[in-house]
Amino acid sequence: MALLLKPWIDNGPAWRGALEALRPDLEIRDWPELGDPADIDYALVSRMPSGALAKLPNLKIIFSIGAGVDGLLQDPTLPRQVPLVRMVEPGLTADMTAFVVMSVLFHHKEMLDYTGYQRRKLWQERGPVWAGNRRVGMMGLGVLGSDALEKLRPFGFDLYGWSRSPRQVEGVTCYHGWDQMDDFLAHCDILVSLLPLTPETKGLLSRDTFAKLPRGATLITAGRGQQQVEADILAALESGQLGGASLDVFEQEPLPQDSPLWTHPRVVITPHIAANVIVETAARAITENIARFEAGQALKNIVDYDRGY
Ligand code: NDP
Ligand code: OXD
Repeated sequence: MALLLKPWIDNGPAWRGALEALRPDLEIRDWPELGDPADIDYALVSRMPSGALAKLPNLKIIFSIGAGVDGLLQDPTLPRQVPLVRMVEPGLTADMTAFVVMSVLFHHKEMLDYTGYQRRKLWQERGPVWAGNRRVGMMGLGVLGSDALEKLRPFGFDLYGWSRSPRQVEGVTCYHGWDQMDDFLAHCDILVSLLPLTPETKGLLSRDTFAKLPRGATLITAGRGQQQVEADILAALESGQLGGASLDVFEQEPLPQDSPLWTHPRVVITPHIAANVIVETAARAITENIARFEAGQALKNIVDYDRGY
């Protein structure tokens, strides 16, 4: 039994160690040294060269090394008869929640202003804002969005959420679908985007969307960069329609050196690190799913190829 490994970052040995500790019978083959393609049962991969997975005749499951599968889905030859499992694992979820909670608190406590004051050696207080008067909206109520909302709840924020289909999240006023998007946006002093990239969500964070937010709202993006129109973010910041932004994902990554976002005083930039897969916990999730498959049980976290996430 062999698993083809192609990690996102240079941590192949860590993956190998974690997987072998849990499943010593699983032979790990490192991309591109895969040996006989017919040996490969499972693939644990980030984006692959187009056609590579289609050449594995006995492939049983494709495990995405990321939560987002947009990169893998770009391959027109992806063998869609093979189940694609996206990354859902507690280490990644906790890491994203830490990023979202940190970013929401940063903007809630007006730290963009205070760091600006510090640079000017200005001892200046801003008035208090009670969390109960701060409306935080989450685009995407999936694994990551709903966990982040759960952890934001104890701070007392007024919480809103938006998804494709109806969802219920405790303590959160939930909206769904395009018909309810404007109502949702009208309630977001801080808007967090944790949507998957699909044809529907591409370019969604644009001028028209920002215009529906309360004036001076904050934007936090950690889904995918192709969901945002950076020229529109800059224009909205200039006009004051957006008051600030924390951006972890970008239309082009790495963010080009000449992007005005780098030096904009109302923007916090991180290099697509909002959440990282934690190899130890992820290896457990993957081997548990393999065990389910071997026992003839349904796999967890299968991507719906038609929906695109
Ligand atoms: P899930 O699939 O669990 O959740 C996706 C959510 O988005 C669901 O609530 C879904 O609605 C909603 N959604 C999808 N399409 C639409 C739409 N057209 N309109 C409204 N809502 C929509 O994904 P995760 O929470 O696990 O991950 C979300 C994304 O986060 C990933 O796809 C990835 O791109 C990104 N990510 C970024 C990282 C980073 O470091 N920056 C790290 C990890 C993930 P419904 O509930 O109705 O299905
Ligand atoms: C992911 C990511 O999708 O890190 O997991 O962006």
